[in-house]
Amino acid sequence: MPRVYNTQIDRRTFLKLAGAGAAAGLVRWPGGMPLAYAAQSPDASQIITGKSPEMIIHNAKLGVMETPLGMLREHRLTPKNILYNRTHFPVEGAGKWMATTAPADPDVIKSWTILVSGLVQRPKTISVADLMQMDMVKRTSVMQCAGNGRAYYWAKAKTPGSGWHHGGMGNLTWEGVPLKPLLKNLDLSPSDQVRFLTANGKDVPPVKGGADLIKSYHLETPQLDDAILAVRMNGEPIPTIHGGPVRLIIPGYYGNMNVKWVTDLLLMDEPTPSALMQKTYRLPNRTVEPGKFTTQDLTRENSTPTYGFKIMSVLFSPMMGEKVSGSGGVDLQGVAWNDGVVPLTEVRVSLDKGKTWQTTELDDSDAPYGWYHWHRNVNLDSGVHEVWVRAIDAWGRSQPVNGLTTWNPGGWEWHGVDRVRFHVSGA
Ligand SMILES: Nc1nc2c(c(=O)[nH]1)N[C@H]1C(S)=C(S)[C@@H](COP(=O)(O)O)O[C@H]1N2
Ligand SMILES: [Mo]
Repeated sequence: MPRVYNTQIDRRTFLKLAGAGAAAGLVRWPGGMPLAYAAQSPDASQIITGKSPEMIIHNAKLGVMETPLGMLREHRLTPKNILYNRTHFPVEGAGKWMATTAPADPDVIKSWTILVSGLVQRPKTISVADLMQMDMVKRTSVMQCAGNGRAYYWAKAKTPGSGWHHGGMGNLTWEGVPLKPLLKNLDLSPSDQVRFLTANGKDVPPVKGGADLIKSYHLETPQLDDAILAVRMNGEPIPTIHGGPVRLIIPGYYGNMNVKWVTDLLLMDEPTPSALMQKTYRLPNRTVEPGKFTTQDLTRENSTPTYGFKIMSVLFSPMMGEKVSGSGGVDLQGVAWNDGVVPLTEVRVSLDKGKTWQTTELDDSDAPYGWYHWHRNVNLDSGVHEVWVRAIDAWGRSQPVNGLTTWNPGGWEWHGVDRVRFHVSGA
């Protein structure tokens, strides 16, 4: 059942509210997401053809952009024109081919192949044309950058990387060929030493010797059993910017693990030495303090890559700074998700900054890896309110009440309790 949210407020109303809000004590949560943004130049549609000009740009050169929450919450499946984007290499010059939401040209699709090799006796090549003839499955799953929510960490200490709020994610349906049975059927005859799968895509660093985006996965990880070589997203051929014609989808895994434009799959005894696997996209294994531990201190031994999603929930309505009517109660609504290994069981809200919590109504998720929608109607007096949101899963995993306790030098895997302030009128 799709939820209907309040319409996003326009810029003029926002500016008025921001001014009035300051007087009413409607302060932003540190790093809090404003409701609307000033016009940007160039806008997102000029950087990636087919993107909404309303997207929030983090890096124009690389085409890194985030979805405003007011647009994200309008859809159960995130449409391609507003899906966040993260690419590591410039979308100008040599990278221009990526910069569109249109699918790849038919001749590109026809000639696209994936080399499957590594510690195997019989390396094989598979083509996208072959994949399209095979039995496909559907996976609804959240795509989320491991840096999503990084801006909230900055209340404690700045980190490198883009200042994502909650819009570095989307909920999508992918269709493709199940990966593990495919590898088995290829009859590669892998060595006994094989422990990892490694994936690489067509994009390459603009400078020789630059770090390529190559990712590795433990072959036994449960999510790999549900992984697919996807050729369709939301019922259409995958938009080029999002990895078309073929993308490795590992549901429940952070975005960087979902390699776009797949050209190579390797069965190996070790994960790739690539810096984007071994130096960045990693979290220290223990709590660290800003300044005392930096990204330079991360090693293979003292840190872990960003694999499966941490459990998380987000309030979609009301949004930070929004003005809502209190008559008939206020509908609190949002989404929650986890790594999909066990079901998410409950979402709780607190109206008194964590002293007491009450449960919400949880819809069935579309799939174990997709968004779970939740809602609860509460009576609130006129004035400024702050709501906290927290999800729990069948293993009892939950979110830290103070998200800053998981601060890490790369600003990864923010999953703190969401705290949203808004204004209720006419209760
Ligand atoms: N080949 C390739 N795959 C990639 C990337 C990339 O730069 N190159 N970026 C990764 C990162 S960090 C993220 S968060 C997701 C972003 O997916 P999207 O842009 O389709 O939303 O793609 C991942 N896959
Ligand atoms: Mo990412």
